[in-house]
Parts: sequence; structure tokens; C-alpha cells
Amino acid sequence: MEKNVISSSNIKTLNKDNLSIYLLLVETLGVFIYNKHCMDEVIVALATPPLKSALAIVRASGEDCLKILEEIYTAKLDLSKDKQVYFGYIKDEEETIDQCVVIVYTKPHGYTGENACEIMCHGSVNIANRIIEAFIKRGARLAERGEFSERAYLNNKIDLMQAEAVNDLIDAKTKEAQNLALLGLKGDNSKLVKPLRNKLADLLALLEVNIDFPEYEDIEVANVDKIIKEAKKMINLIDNLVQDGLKAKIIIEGVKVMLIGHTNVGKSSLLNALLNEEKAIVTSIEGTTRDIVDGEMNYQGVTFHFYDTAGLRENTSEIELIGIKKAKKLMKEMDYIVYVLDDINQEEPLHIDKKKIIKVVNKSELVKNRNKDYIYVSAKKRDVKPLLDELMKRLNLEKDNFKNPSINNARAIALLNKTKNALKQVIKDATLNLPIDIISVSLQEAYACVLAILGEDHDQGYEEEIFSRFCVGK
Ligand SMILES: Nc1nc2c(ncn2[C@@H]2O[C@H](COP(=O)(O)OP(=O)(O)OP(=O)(O)O)[C@@H](O)[C@H]2O)c(=O)[nH]1
Ligand SMILES: [Mg+2]
Repeated sequence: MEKNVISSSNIKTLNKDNLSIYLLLVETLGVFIYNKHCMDEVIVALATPPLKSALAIVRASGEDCLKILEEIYTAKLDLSKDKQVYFGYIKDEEETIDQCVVIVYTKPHGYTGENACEIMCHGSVNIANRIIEAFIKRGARLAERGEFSERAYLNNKIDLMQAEAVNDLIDAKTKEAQNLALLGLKGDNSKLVKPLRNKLADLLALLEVNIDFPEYEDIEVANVDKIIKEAKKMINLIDNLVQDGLKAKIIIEGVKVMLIGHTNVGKSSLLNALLNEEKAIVTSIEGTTRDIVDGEMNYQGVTFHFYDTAGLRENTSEIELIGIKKAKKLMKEMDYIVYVLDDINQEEPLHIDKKKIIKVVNKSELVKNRNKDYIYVSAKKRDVKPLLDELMKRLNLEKDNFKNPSINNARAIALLNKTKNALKQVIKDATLNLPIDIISVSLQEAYACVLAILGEDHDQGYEEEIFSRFCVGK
């Protein structure tokens, strides 16, 4: 089991008395974790949607998985060979369930790094269920969400960023998002973390030498400059990684944009024009939209998710007020807020982050004089390109962002920022000429953050959350 909750460094700090209590605790905890995530157990799941289809795939993984397969499959398996394809019948006791093609993976090959198989049966939910039942009858259990990928990670077949890329690949809505997710799956994104990790490890090693041999005062003084210089270099590296990562994240996840403004300015018409679809109801009556109407479109490789809202006005009906309240709540999640006007003299101050606001004048075909602070569109004439171009301008994406590897998920970016903060503390402490062992504390924190990006510390805390976002069978 790699999921051990104690590290040798923790033990070192314990005395004999509390060590026994600690070990008892760890044992109990360990058994708990072991039971929940016992990697010896065979897991089984349907890997394709539970629908009538041409084919369905049942996937199983775990030490005894092929033993079970041998019991229920008529084809003779040659386990000395990996990734073999067989043809035969799946049977439960005397009953034939289906004629199936099976791919057999032997440990440590295949996705999970364990004995595993993929059974391709005819696409009937009933057949797939009976195959799954045949496995469960023989000791397997249903896999939890993302458990195949979790095992691949725990068996060091993939790191945490690669595991997250698997999910991105399944979620990808555009060709561009798919390409970036594939880079992640191949491990190209993970490679970007490694120089940072190595630099931190080198600097940590240097500090350890200073802690262990404090008598060499000359070296220590010289090292303070080196520490600051190296920490600054790393911060620079992090800034570039974060900048590129945030842009790639936009390509993968898309951008959320809310249309707000007074009643009747044409927000719903604008939504329809943007989506090129009559999604929202449009009338000349004020207060037509009450609930939020939303839809997605793709522009130049970026998925835009637009939200149309109830027009802002006071003294209105209860239903409309609920709609306005709902929109205000959702506003926090938005990347941009498009403030739609049909007359710039009616503009009112908005209490929203200014960088997020794009001021748009609709019904531009009726406007005579234009003001450079506004983007002019006409929903009626389906002329919405100026708004889309403004959004693209603000995103400031470059060609490289669509094709280069990057550290592009929120979790990893947050950890990079945490690393940066710890390094800033290192610089602060070093500038104050604090003892090396104090400086080392923040440096160790920075190092731990970087290890967590790839999951190299195999920490229980965040893995569960990550894998629970996956589909069952993945
Ligand atoms: N001339 C002109 N009229 C427009 C344009 N866009 C919308 N309209 C008209 O403006 C009126 C209001 O349009 P909506 O899209 O329902 O406006 P809204 O902002 O969603 O209104 P509420 O939902 O009530 O807040 C309708 O009569 C539309 O036909 C435009 O670009 N030019
Ligand atoms: Mg409307």
C-alpha cells in the first residue's frame, strides 16, 4: 500500500510513549483507508453509457480479475502475453450471456497497472448488467467514480495532472480543448513542473548543508544572496506558468458571460443573435425575461457560455425580482459582464469589478453618434461580431496558447500561486538575514506545494475530491 499516512520524518519527532498511541491510531486509520480503497479488490463497471447501442464495454481491474474472467469466459487466455484480444462467450454457470470480444491486460501493463480486462459485449444494458453481476458474484465490487484512473495514479502509471487531463478530454467541447487535454494526458504538461521541482530541491539541499554544517559561516552569508536570486528566478518561472496556464484554462473550460441591463434594451435578442438560435423569448413588453436563459457557442476555438437575465428595474413584480436576485447571485461566477444599453444616457453605475464589465450599445442601426467607450452591436441585424471580437481581445489568447503544454487546471494553478507566496516569504526571511533553518521552513512549504501539483506526495486529502468528479468506469 502506498497510501501510508505516516512519514518517517513524523516518527522521528515522537517519543516512545506517544509513538505507540500514534501507531495504534495509524493502524486503525490505515485499515479504514485500506478498506475503502483496497487495491487488491477487483472493481468492475460499465465504461460506456447505459443505453441501447451497437456495443457496450464492461471494464474490470484488480489482482484476481483475470481469474474471474477465466471462470466466466469460454476463450482460453494466455496470460504470458499482454494486450491480447480474445473471442468467445461470457457464461454465468450454465447460462450463456453474450458473445464477446475481450482485451486482456496483464499487470503492470494497461491503464490501471493491474490485471485488467475490457469486455465488448452487444450494447444492451441488460447484457452489460449480467456480465457485471457475474463479476460481483465472484468477489468483485462496483467501481466508484474515477476509480480506474485513481488506481492508474496510485500504481504510478499516470500523475495527478495526467489524471485530471483524462477528465478534461472527456469534457472537451471543442477541438482546441481536446488538443490541449491530449497534451496533458501524454504528460507534456507535467513536464513543465519538473524544472521548478528540481530547482527547489537543489536549493533545499543547499540549505540543508548550511543547517547541518553551520560552522561554515562564509558559505552561509554567500548563500543568502544565492537564495534570493534563485527564489526570484523561480517566481519568474511561476509567473510565466500561471499566465499561460490561465489562458489555456479558458480554452479548455470556456468563458462565462452574463448579459445585464435595463428592460427592453434587447438582451434576449442579443443572446439569440449570439447563439444563432431563437432561445429566449423576445417581445416589446418590458420585463419579458424573468428566469435566466443560457446557451453556449464556439467562436474562434473558444466556448462562450452566455447568460441572459431579467432586465434590471425597480418597483416590479415578485417573480421578476426573484429573477433579478438569481442573476445577481450568479454574477460572481462570471468572467465578464456585458452591460447592454440602448441609450448611453441611461447608463447607471454598476458595483461590479470594472475589469469584468463590457459596455455594449444595442440597436446600433438606430444610433447616429458613436462613443469610443462602447461596443456597438445590432441584435436585429445579427451584427454581434464587435462584441465577440472585444471578448477575444480581452482574453488576449495567442496561437501558442492553443498548442503548447501548460499547467491549466484551477487546482494546479492555485498550488503554483501558493508556491509563489512561500517563495516570497523565503526572500523576505533571507533579506532579513534570518537563520537558515527559518528560511528553510518556507522553502519546504514551496516544495510541498509543487509535489502536490503532480500528486507525488500521494496525499489522501485531495485525491478523493479529484477522482469523485470522474464518470464511473473511467
Ligand atoms: N431596432 C432594434 N430593435 C431591437 C434590437 N434588439 C432588440 N430589439 C427590440 O427590442 C425589444 C426588446 O427586446 P428584448 O430582447 O426582449 O429585450 P430585453 O432586454 O431582453 O428585455 P427584458 O427581457 O424585458 O429585460 C423587442 O421589441 C426587440 O425586437 C435591435 O438591435 N434593433
Ligand atoms: Mg429579455
